[in-house]
Amino acid sequence: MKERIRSYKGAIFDLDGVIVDTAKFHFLAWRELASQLGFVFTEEDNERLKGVSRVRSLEILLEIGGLQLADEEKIELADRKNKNYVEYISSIDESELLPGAKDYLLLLKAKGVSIALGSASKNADLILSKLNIRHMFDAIVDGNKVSKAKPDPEVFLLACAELGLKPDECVVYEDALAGIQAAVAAGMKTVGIGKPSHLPGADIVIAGLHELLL
Ligand code: B16
Ligand code: MG
Repeated sequence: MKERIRSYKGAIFDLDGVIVDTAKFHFLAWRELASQLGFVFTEEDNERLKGVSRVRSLEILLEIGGLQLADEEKIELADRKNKNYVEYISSIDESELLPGAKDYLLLLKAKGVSIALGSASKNADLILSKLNIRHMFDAIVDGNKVSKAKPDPEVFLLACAELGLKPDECVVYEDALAGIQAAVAAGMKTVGIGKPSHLPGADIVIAGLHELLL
């Protein structure tokens, strides 16, 4: 099974939770915003924001705080959180890569597999540059390029098209259920990263990319 997974012509990677754990920096920035707004935001709350767009994340946060705000205020708060978050990720480096991520990308490259990113983040380019792996991607499709959030298949279909491949030639690596659903809707093979009970519908579920090195 693992050998077959590594032999697909295209590999499309989600970013947060697959290549790097940016969720912890999102958490710090959202928690600070919640504190400024006068309520507590917990790590458990943060789980609900994984794989979710920035705007939708803010809406969930405001729901948790029991706040209803006008659209202009929401834009200001999302910007404020993002500036803080960007400050956190500006100081990351290769040491933040999740176990096996770089070696797995290198293994696929050596096999001639085309590699794409399919992430909801609008900061994906900056993060890939900081991790020193940007050059390994043949296509980068992020939150700046798509209008529909996962579970809509748009992000993965675009990534596949940018690689010049067909959906059934691609495998998606994803840690969020909505992302697995998006990949299934796109007609692609799926590798779930995390716990099998959290990722029904994935073709296989592994704890991390390091498991595919063997
Ligand atoms: P940004 P992924 C997602 O990344 C994160 O999991 C999610 O928590 C975040 O809200 C979203 O990116 C948008 O990020 O604020 O940087 O645009 O898992 O799709 O790689
Ligand atoms: Mg993710």
